Amino acid sequence: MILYDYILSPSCYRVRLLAALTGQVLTLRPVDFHPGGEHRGAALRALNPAGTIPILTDGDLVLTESTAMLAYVAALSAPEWLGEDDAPMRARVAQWLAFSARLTVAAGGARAHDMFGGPGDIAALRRAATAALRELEAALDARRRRGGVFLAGDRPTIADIACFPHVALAPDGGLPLASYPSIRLWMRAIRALPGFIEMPGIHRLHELLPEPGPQPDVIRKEAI
Ligand SMILES: N[C@@H](CCC(=O)N[C@@H](CS)C(=O)NCC(=O)O)C(=O)O
Repeated sequence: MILYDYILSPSCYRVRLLAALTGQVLTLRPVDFHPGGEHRGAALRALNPAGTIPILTDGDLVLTESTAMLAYVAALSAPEWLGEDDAPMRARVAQWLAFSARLTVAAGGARAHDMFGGPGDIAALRRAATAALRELEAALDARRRRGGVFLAGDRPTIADIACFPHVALAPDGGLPLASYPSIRLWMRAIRALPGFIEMPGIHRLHELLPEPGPQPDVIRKEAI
């Protein structure tokens, strides 16, 4: 299984992270995304006419959407990450995978603007990203009140992995996370998963702010 990869890409990191968490071996094929723009060249356009990375190939299979890659890696190596226990859980996974596409456009767009001179109206991108972060904070806060940490159920799924990178890297796009305590606890829980790997900007001990608090009783009992 070959991942056309760029070390600073949150979408590529989604796939690397799930593979590491599930024990799936990937062959990484580095792409000169910046400054080379290799993803827009003829060779990679032949694989992905949209001119984006990541691209995942496995034999004849070519995938060009990172959420589909998450589903594929999970199906092969750890199906419990698909979150298919029951209809509501499946639906929540689908819901958050769709939400992750909004994060890619808004938070990812703001970061690409600030880091690589990417296109778009930075104020509009930050507004859209802030709306998405508030939505995520409210949903995670509601789950915490019921004693949960993850998006779709009582364990992490591909939905968490799809959303995590763009949220964790939001500060690179001028979107600080200090005022989102439930998001910060959720990120902590993901970073504590066995097999977690880092990317530049996302580290095990990246969050140096104090623990968000005070917590409801149900949360204080959890070992976060
Ligand atoms: N739908 C794609 C989007 C991935 C995406 O936005 N990739 C960025 C890099 S993180 C990209 O290739 N952008 C093209 C460009 O900026 O030229 C996915 O999730 O796989």
